[in-house]
Amino acid sequence: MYKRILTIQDVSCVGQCSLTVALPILSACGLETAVIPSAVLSTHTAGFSGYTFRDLTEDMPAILAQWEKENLTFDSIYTGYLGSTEQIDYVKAIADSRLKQGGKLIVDPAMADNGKLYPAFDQAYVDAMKTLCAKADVLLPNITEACFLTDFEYKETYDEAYILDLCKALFALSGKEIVLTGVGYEAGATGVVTFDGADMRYYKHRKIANGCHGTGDVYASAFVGALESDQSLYNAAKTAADYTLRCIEYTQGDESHWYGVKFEPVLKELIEML
Ligand code: PXL
Repeated sequence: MYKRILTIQDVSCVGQCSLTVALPILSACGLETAVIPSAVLSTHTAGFSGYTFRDLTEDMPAILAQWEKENLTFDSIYTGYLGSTEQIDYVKAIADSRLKQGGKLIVDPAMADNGKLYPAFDQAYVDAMKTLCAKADVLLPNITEACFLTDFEYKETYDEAYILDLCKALFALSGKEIVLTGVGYEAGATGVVTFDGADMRYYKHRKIANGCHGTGDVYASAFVGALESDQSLYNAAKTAADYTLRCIEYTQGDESHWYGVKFEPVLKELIEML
């Protein structure tokens, strides 16, 4: 089946994140990809300074109105970094109106990492993001985002009981499927956890580097590509982890490439995994 996916996230003109990652990865996975840019920034905000930021919130209701007239709908909708707190209500309206019956709303609440919110966001944004996550069919947070969404205490080290409690709290918010990223119980290892309300499964893999920029978006895009290629929740979470690891391996050792991962030369390996 030829699917049309909508992804809503920012254009960071330079920096290998958000739409400049999602579009090529989803296309490589064989999916028609429509976009709504949530904002346009000259670079991403993690490590660059003095970036421009144009919020595109105001365009959203008019985009929705035209799509309703043209009867354009989507097999799935995948949201990432959004442009404002107010925008979240428009994103929910777009999902309500334009998602085909049986289609999935996949929410990456891209707003925080390493225990901290990204510079653009505050508690009001977190509270609004909770309401979008409540509508998600698949929720894809890292541990920091999971803690902000559930009011859990953020911990650098934890055990399986803490992760299970966190998954249950995320499930209470969304009531659907959870993929929790960046879960490592021991030094040198990290992995992803999937939870469907009953079973918690863990895919552990090697940890190569501490906090590479852009890996969250590479992971989420590859996950959506694999899920929409009819892989199970766990298999899609595993495929995306294997691919992200290959991207980090390929980038390693190039100090000048600190701002993102070189995901393009290994795209053919992702295609082979599907
Ligand atoms: O990768 C997440 C992300 C997306 N978009 C922008 C960002 C970040 C992370 O910092 O700054 C603009």
